[in-house]
Amino acid sequence: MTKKIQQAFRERFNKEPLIIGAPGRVNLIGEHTDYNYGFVLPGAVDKRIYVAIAPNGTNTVNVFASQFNESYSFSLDITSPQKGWMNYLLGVSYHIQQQGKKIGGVDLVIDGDIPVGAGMSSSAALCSAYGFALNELFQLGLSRMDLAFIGQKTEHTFVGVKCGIMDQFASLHGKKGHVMKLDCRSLEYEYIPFDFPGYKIVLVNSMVSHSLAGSEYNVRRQQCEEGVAILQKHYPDIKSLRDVEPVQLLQHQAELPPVVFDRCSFIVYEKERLLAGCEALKKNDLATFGKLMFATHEGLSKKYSVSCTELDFLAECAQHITGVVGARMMGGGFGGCTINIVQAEAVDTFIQKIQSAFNGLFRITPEVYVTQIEDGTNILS
Ligand code: GAF
Repeated sequence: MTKKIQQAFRERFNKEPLIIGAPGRVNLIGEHTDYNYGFVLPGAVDKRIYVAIAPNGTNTVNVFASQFNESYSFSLDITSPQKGWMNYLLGVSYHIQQQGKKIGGVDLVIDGDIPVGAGMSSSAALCSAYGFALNELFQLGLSRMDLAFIGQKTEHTFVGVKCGIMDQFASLHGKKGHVMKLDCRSLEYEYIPFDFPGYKIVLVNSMVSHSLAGSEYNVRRQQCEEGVAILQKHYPDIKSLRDVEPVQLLQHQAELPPVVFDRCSFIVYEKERLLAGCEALKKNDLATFGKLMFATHEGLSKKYSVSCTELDFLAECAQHITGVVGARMMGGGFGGCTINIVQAEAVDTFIQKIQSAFNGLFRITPEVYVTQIEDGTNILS
């Protein structure tokens, strides 16, 4: 891919680019916990957004997106959202400048192999790649965490998704062979080896394209905040659902609208699952980890209501296939992939069985990605 994008850039702009690759992510456990200031456990993957970039001495950004065969130009003076995926670039340019950093116009080719709408954070990867590239080209001195926040602000203000910090963090901080236990409040993080040669992380695409903008994602965040506001009357120290113990929630169940109670209870127990999951990983206990994943799916589906028929089918089906230790829907939901931990020798049969069962019911063959955990955003050439 590096050679391909380099060539495309040379042909289009007739000069040498800097090339940056930013990965998508998986999340092993800890879903919808980031904006509740809890913990997450993501890792960067071997699918990336690539940008080839060079300054052009103007105030204009000229973009060519190879995947969509689309080109577009915009001025760095634009301060509000425009249209489509261009908003990711507009938002990053805007928020970098808002921090008092001086950037100039650039020529840019974008390509990538992260499936769009599959819940692997292609949008966070795009923001990470572009922000990282500007930081390098104009020597802005921004840290990886600064860039993650710029990506998150872009989602909030230019795209309209009130997301947490997990995706941008993971794309920028990934480390080969490791997942990251991130405390989304203190921003402290710990790399935990994911070193199981006998197992693979396999993603199965429900082929339902998820879109967090305009979806129920922001509603979930509001419902969590509503729960916190009610509980704070009794426990003023509670700042977010991360601070709530199961017993506190149960004691005040009657005061919460039932749907708010369900949302809060998922988050409160998801924190417990994540902490137990990290301990299990450290003890190389994948069997326990897998059971926690199944429980997370159940909660996401029944209590948090972010699953869909196709994802429920995939998680349920995986549970009955030999060699699968854990499976669940991954990411924001409403479509996208399931994440499955599967014994290496059982992967081929797993793929064949799950594709055929899914096709039998939904008349479409789900794409499958056998992933590796890789390093985060970096200069490739
Ligand atoms: C999406 C969001 F962008 C993340 O911040 C996170 O909330 C995730 O859904 C759910 O865990 O990927």
